[in-house]
Amino acid sequence: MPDSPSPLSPAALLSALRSVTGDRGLLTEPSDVDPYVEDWRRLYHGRTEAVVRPASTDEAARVIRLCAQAGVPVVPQGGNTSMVGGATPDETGRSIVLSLARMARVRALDPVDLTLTVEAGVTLKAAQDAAAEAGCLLPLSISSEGSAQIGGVLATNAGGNNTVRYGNARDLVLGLEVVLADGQVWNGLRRLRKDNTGYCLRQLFVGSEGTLGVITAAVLKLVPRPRETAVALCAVASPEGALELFGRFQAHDPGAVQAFEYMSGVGMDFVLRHIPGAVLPLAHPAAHYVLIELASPRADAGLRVALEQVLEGAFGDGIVADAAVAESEAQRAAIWRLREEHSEAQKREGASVKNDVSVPVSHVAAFIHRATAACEALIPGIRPVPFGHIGDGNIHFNLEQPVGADADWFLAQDHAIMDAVNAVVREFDGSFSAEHGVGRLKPYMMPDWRGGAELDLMRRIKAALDPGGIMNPGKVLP
Ligand code: 2HG
Ligand code: ZN
Repeated sequence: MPDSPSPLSPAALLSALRSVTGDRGLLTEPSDVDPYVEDWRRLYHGRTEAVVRPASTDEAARVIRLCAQAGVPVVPQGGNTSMVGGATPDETGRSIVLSLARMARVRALDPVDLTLTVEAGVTLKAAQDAAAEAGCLLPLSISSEGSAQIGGVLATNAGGNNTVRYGNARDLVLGLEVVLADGQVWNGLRRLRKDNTGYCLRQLFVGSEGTLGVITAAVLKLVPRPRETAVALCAVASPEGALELFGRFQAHDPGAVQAFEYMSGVGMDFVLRHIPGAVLPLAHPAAHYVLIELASPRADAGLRVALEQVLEGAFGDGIVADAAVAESEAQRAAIWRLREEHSEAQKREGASVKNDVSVPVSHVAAFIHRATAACEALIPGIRPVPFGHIGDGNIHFNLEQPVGADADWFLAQDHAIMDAVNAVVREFDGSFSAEHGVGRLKPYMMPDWRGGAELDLMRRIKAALDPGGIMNPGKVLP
């Protein structure tokens, strides 16, 4: 056994880190560090002495080993698009931020095995593009894919628009490379479809939000590239109508539904008012909308005909009031933009409280009605903006401040609002954390939702993998 290294003082840590990563890999000037200590929504702020940016797994491992030796906490950060403060350090300034952005190599792509091996700092968009170049699809699509990085996407088990067909990030991971809390590297970059050799360690790290180790690379599953797609935006009378339409598309051909997204009239109105160039391709605004995408690897799948058939039936039965079917790639992109700009538009409208929740798909409509009533009773004038992945039961039940209200006053009521929404979520056997993670915002809910044996087990796993408690402290577990 090697002797355990002597403790490293925090002052000595910085020069040791610099010797690992070089000047380029260590940021200490406040102006350089600032973007890393605040989240995308500017709701979570923290402090840090340094942002360390390793360029390789070996550097990342040496960085973690040094931090472990110094007892200095590490906050892993990818694209910093977290909605729950998962990648933001706390205010003590004790933690360093570990940015994976320089580990941005596509290591391998195998079109026969249908696997893509990428480093943690590759953006989801770059990973999608690499797959597309090889005639494949990485079937994971989220609104922040241009800046979200694979490491963060996996650490939070992101879901997004294609979960209805392909599952969450978790379902797309065959192998992982992880730097453990003591600086060891676990190379689990296997690309096997079957492998029952003991415990499934990779799934421990997926969704652990950087609290157990740092994901540095992954092997992801690909599927053949779609050769035909069909996209429509529909006006429906109610969330029930949206669910009825989903059922009809599923009954017609469940294998073709690539995405099935819900938007409220309020959210669409924000997009049309705040996002330059956004245009509603329907004759009139509606109270509820659905975006449907069908896709097939076959070039002759007849998706356009299928889309129109189902929509015509729904139109005849009064479920769909109006629909626009994309006639070109540009129209398809324009329709998707209306959905993907929801977060940005909501941010521009004012302060909002987010609830990334899921309920069984069959309960989504009832959930939306009940949660709306609960919030309106709590804060008169509050503006519910439910939208999201209705096809998999994940709704972003976001609340916008009342018109003219003070933003700080509204944000100060975030727990009361979240608790009101989550009381309804619980009645429908749902989850308060569907695809964004628990982060820094929601650990307080864990004892209530995952109490008893489950939380105890999570704590034991954390203690076993990170006995020094240095990995992303204050996140996930209370
Ligand atoms: C989406 O589905 C993202 O667009 C963000 O998950 C949701 O802003 C949100 O609450
Ligand atoms: Zn989402």
